[in-house]
Amino acid sequence: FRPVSDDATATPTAHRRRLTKVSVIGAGNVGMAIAQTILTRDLADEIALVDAVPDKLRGEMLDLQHAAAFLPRTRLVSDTDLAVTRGSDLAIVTAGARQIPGETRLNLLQRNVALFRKIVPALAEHSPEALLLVVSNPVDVLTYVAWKLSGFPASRVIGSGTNLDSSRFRFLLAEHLDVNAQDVQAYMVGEHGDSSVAVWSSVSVAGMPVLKSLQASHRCFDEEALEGIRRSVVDSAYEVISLKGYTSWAIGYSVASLAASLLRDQRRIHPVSVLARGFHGIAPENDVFLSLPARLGRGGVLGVAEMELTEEEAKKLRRSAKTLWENCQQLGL
Ligand code: 6V0
Repeated sequence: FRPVSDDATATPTAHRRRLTKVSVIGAGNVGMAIAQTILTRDLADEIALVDAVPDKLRGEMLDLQHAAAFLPRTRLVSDTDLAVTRGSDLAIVTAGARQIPGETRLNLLQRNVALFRKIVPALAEHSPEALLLVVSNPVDVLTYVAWKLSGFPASRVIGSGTNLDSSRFRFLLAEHLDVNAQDVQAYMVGEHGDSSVAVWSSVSVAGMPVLKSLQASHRCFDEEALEGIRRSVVDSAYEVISLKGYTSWAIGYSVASLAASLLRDQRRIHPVSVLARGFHGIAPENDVFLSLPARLGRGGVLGVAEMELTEEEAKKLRRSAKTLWENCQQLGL
């Protein structure tokens, strides 16, 4: 190609806009599902992949690069060295140690904290202005760890939290009501995992509260039935893992939707893990991270919705917060 004029300002570089860079740390099942969804949704100009296993990492990068003819133009780079993440707008951490059979959760947590000590300070140094999005489990405690180790303000440290649990919840309700899951407003809050809280009091479809009409219908929707539905949301993760060995597609879409809200300044509300002290009676001195509906934009967490919870829901949330905070305190950070 030849330039159409000698005018220096007409050269392509003179009009270059600021590019968006996303880094994914951990190129395993989850990291790669996230990277490929971000790629197909055209959310980044550059994606940097980092993993500790060089051959697998290069293989994954090449495999995605070979799809270039079918995708929006995105530069893909990879390295085992975190320096490749330099200048990221968003850094997504999915690196994690796998649970050894018989290993306690606490021991696994301590191994993951050791991993985060290697990853997070380096990420913060290379991209001091980045948003940090934690996906590795246990996600709420590790989001707290990332906040502590990065020195970033809490508004720029987010855990993927119950964004996925809420999607599973909406899917189950949508199937039951025979409507599109996108029209079901329903939140799971609290811990991502066993003690998550289903906020039944605010479930709605087309602005109509669902719980009342369900309870008025012929079917029985007593406390036990509702707990059964919440339990199946929690168990659905275990079911996928027992069937295919890991989860990937839904977490890929879930995290890409967070990336879109953050990078495109969408101000959408997502239930994600945020610094929750002082909300719903959580002690102001407990720096616990758990999921609450948060407004996300280019600055990170722009605000947290003060949901109306029933006393029972608030109690469950505080119980969840207490357990998580006990875990955080054991780390001595
Ligand atoms: P995986 O396939 O074992 O991938 C983990 C990757 O991390 C591997 O490729 C490792 O080589 C890599 N890794 C290990 N140490 C380092 C290091 N120091 N630097 C860079 N990379 C490293 O696991 P998978 O992808 O299935 O899961 C990743 C994490 O996501 C786990 O902690 C899961 O529990 C968690 N998930 C969280 C979900 C959520 O909703 N928050 C959902 C699904 C999985």
